[in-house]
Amino acid sequence: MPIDEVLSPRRWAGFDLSRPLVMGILNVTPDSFSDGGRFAVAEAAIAAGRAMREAGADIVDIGGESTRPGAEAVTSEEESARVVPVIRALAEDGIAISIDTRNAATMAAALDAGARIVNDISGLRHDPRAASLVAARGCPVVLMHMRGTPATMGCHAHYADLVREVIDELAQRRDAALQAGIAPEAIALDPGFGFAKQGKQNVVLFRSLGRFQALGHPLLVGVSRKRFIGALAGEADPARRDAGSIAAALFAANRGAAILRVHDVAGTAQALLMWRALGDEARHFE
Ligand code: HH2
Repeated sequence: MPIDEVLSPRRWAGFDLSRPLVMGILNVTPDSFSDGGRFAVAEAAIAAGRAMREAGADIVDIGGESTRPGAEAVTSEEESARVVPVIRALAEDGIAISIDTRNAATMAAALDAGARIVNDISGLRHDPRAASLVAARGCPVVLMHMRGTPATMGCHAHYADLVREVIDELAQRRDAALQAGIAPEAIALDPGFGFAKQGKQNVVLFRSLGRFQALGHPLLVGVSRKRFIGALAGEADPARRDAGSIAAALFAANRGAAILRVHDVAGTAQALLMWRALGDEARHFE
C-alpha cells in the first residue's frame, strides 16, 4: 500500500472518504423524546433517523444510553430494547447505522438488527467481550479516547503533554484491537472531545488534529453542542449551539477529519457543500 494511503485512508466502512462524512446523532433515550412510552419513543426516533438521511446524513449513530455526567446507567437489556426496533426500521430503509455503545451484548443485538458500524466511547475497553465480538463480526469500529468512565472521567483530565498522551493512549487502544483480530482498515479513531478533557484542553486538542493523522486511520470528530463550544461561544443552552458546532465541524474538516458526528445534519451538510464548492477550483456556476 502506498505510504500516503496508509497515512490517509481513502475508504472506510464502504464509504469513499474523499469528502467528510456526516454522522447524525440519534439518542433513543426516554429523555430525548416525549415520554409517551417505548413505542412512541421508537416511532419518533425512526422518523428522526429518516429525516436525517433526507437532510444528508451518511451514517446515523444510534445510542440507548446517555453518557452525560450524572446520567443513570442502564442495563444492556434495556439499552438493546431501546435501540433494536429503531435500528431494524432504519436499516430496512438502507440507512447506514452505527451503534453507540460500550456493551458487547448491545453491539451484538444491534448488528443482528442491521447496524453496520460499532462506535464505542471506551475504545473497546469497557466490556472485555467487545473486541473479540467486533473481530468475529468483521465490522468497522470507532475507537474513542477516554480515561475512566463517564462518571469518573472528570478526575482524570490531568496531562503532562496532552496531545502526546491522547495520541499514545489511542494508539494503545488501536493496538489492542489489532491484537484481538480486528482488521486495520476497519478502525477509525476519535480524540474524544469532552471525555476526560476540560475547557481549554479541548481547544488544544482541536488545534492539533493534524497530528492524529499520523496514526493512519480515519478520524472521527464529535464536538457538536459540547460544553466547550458553549464556553467559547457564550451560549449556555446546548440546543442553541449549532452555529458554533458547524464552525467547529468545518475547522475539523480543514484539519482532515473524515467523519463529523453532529446533531444538526442539514446545517452541517449545507456548510460542507459550500466549503467543498469554494475549495474546488474545477467547480463553477453553469
Ligand atoms: N460523544 C458523545 C457520545 N458518543 N461517540 C464518539 N465516537 N465521539 C464522541 O465525541 C461522542 C460519542 C456524547 O454523548 P452525550 O453526552 O450522550 O451527547 P450526544 O449523544 O447528544 O452527543
